[in-house]
Amino acid sequence: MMEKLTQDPPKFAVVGKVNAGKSSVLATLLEVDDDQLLRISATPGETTECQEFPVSFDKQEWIRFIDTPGFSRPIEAMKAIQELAPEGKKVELETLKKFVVKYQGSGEFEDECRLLGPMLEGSGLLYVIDPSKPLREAFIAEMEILRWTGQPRLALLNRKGESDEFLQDWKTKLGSYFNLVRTFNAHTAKYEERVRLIRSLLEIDEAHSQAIETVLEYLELEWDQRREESAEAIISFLEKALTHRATVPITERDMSVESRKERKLKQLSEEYSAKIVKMEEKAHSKIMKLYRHHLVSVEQNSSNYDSLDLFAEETWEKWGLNRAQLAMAGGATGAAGGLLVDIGTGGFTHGWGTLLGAVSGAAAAFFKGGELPDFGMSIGGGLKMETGDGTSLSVGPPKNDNFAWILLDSCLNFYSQILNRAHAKRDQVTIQHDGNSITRTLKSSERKPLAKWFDSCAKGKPDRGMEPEVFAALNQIMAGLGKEQ
Ligand SMILES: Nc1nc2c(ncn2[C@@H]2O[C@H](COP(=O)(O)OP(=O)(O)OP(=O)(O)O)[C@@H](O)[C@H]2O)c(=O)[nH]1
Ligand SMILES: [Mg+2]
Repeated sequence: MMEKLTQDPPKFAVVGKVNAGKSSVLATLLEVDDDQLLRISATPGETTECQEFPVSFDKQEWIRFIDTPGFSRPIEAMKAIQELAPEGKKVELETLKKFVVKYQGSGEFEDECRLLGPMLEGSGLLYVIDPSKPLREAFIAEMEILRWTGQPRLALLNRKGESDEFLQDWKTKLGSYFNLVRTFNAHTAKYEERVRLIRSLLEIDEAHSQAIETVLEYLELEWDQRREESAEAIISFLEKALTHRATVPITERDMSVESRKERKLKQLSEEYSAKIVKMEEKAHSKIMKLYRHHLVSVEQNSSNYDSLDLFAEETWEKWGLNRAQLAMAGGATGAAGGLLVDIGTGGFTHGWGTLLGAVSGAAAAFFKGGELPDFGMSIGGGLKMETGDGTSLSVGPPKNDNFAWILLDSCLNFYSQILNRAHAKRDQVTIQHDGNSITRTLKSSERKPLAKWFDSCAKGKPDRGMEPEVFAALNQIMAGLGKEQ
């Protein structure tokens, strides 16, 4: 619990021309990806009222941001304000108040009256501009009006276009109207850029340093906590997935009819993969929730589960570790990529040989396309001659040391894409593996504890004692993914 605020929380209005990206800047800064809460649109004039966003931690408000409608007629408004200044005197806050009183509700300068409201009550301001646009007279009028407020003010360059042509013009001009000029790209800003923006408020508003510094402390605490919870979700997924086996009872009839055998095995393999997919989706949902993303979809069925196609040979070659890395990570690396198929104990002895033949067929159908990896199969359960009806068929994790690394790769890739997604983006997306293997870029010291633990999972006995070490390693890897390159 941080110390209580000894003053009112500081307020900052986000202002600028219509469509400059004001709402987008706030959406990314405050992690709001919901159009119901904060509307973003290509149609200019989307925000028509001021909207307040209190930032609270531990049930206390520390700072407040205000989204405002954009300037729509700045040149005319500037002239109307100047006309209200006392003879021979400069425009000051009082003049702006007169302007608002005069035009409020008149139908004229509605946007300007509304956007000036917060500043008349003492809020600081963040002026959002798109420096890929030429600096026109209308912008000078906006800057002039904002300077007249006399409030702490920061100019934010939110580059929407590609052009650098006008950047220098903007920088020079902004320098004379604002206390500070900073870059903040609403569509690409990540955590560190968001923190930098909040920290720069300290420079324009020293009077509120306690509140701003407290927000920075909370942000960091929260950021670490989210990563730790994500690491836990990933570890728990890996443990379940690496030890999972799907089992179905089989009857004597299943065993004796070839087509039934095949069907049974195919069904079982599909159940197995669907379950792994579900487990991974659960981990992904948790991560999305922690990072406040709602537009990213995670609901998929295993047939269109593109982000981790365990049954495509390509997956085994491009993700996870390569053969040399696997060999170094320890563990006897085989080429096997198939599911481990076991035949449980049964009350009959005949037919299991032909069943193995059927297994190959079904597995072949599973490894769609390309050549079949050389998959290993083992018969578990001892095929003991037992009586009773305890005959079952089960499939378990692929007998390949790379399996764990592929699952980890998939989680880390997802995690890194979530970290990199700005909340101002409003497109609905399904995150897919972007093809970059993260596990292959890890240092061998980072891989070591994971490899050991994976090994224990593969043996069906996850080593609980190793969990703190595994957690620390993963947490560190994940922290690296969030850093700016
Ligand atoms: N490429 C890109 N587009 C952006 C960026 N920021 C905003 N936009 C787009 O610009 C348009 C306007 O964004 P808004 O955030 O609604 O702008 P605004 O200033 O709040 O607009 P009004 O409320 O209408 O005054 C939307 O289509 C955004 O997606 C950016 O950093 N990059
Ligand atoms: Mg807006």
